[in-house]
Amino acid sequence: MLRRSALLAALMPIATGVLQADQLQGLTLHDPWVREVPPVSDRSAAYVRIENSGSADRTLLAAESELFERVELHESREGDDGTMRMIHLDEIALPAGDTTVLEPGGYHIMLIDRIGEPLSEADGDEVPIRLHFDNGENARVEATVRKHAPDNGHEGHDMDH
Ligand SMILES: [Cu+2]
Repeated sequence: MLRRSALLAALMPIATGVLQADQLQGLTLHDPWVREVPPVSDRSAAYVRIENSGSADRTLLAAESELFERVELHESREGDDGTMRMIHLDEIALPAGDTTVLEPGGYHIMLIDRIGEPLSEADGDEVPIRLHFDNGENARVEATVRKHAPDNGHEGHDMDH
């Protein structure tokens, strides 16, 4: 079963193309956003809450954006010495019945080497991000550029990315 689904995952991206976020099976993406950074910085991070209302565990495998050369899945963790470090993850688990939160200080989508103009909340900029899941589904979201985390009850501290 595992081998079969791995094979399907390898074959399906070409066949299925890219879905709108609301067409995903069992997954709902809430409040995707990208942090506005000073224009001198060519990297930023994207955050989203991923609700898995299905009965199967799912996995986020990768992300990409045409506005950044490289996109990675990261987790910020506090080391033994109290400093925050970013860990490069191969995937992020999305357990059935749970909402997995990508937020400052935790899981995030790292956006590296910006292509084009600096991103600005004042200009109403959005960042297209494509998410790849283990069942072969690819979804495109438009993440809103924000200076501060949206107030959604999971508010992180502003400086702890
Ligand atoms: Cu990071």
